Amino acid sequence: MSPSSPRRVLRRAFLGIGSNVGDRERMLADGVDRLTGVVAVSPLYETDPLGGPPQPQFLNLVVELSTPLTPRQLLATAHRLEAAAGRTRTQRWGPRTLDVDVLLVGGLRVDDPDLVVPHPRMWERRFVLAPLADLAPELVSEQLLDSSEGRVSVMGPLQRAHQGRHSNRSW
Ligand code: GSY
Repeated sequence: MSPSSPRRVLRRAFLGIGSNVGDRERMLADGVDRLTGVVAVSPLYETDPLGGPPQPQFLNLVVELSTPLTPRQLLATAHRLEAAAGRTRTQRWGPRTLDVDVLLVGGLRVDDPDLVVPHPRMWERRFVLAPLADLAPELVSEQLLDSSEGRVSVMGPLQRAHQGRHSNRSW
């Protein structure tokens, strides 16, 4: 690095990804493969939908990144992945081909109308906490996991074209 170039700060970030429309695993795999800086991918979970109208079961996972991107840049990335999966926002909290939530970005905090980090509902959602605990058990106590909402069942590793490091701790 030249003396004048700024130092690139890499942060440990976590994204929560879900799908409950179409070929759900393919949607997740394509989304993960489009990300850069992937350090680890949690196992895949089948999860009961939380909130919204009656809708099909989700597949959910959490991805850990090492990234220079800011929370807002990660939000833009999330929207790009959702658009690439053909997501249309017809119904709030309705079924979706791909949903990407920015959960944590290092120790950064954001409190804007369109972006709150850490994600404001992550600590009560078992579909987030179970896969997050697989990747970062120090962030999720057993008590928090037990008191979180929604049924989840672990399905095993996500099948991807480009395999990264997987964590296999199951809940
Ligand atoms: O914010 C994520 C979208 N979402 C999900 C989800 O991904 N999984 C489950 N199980 N329920 C959900 N409700 C919403 S909204």
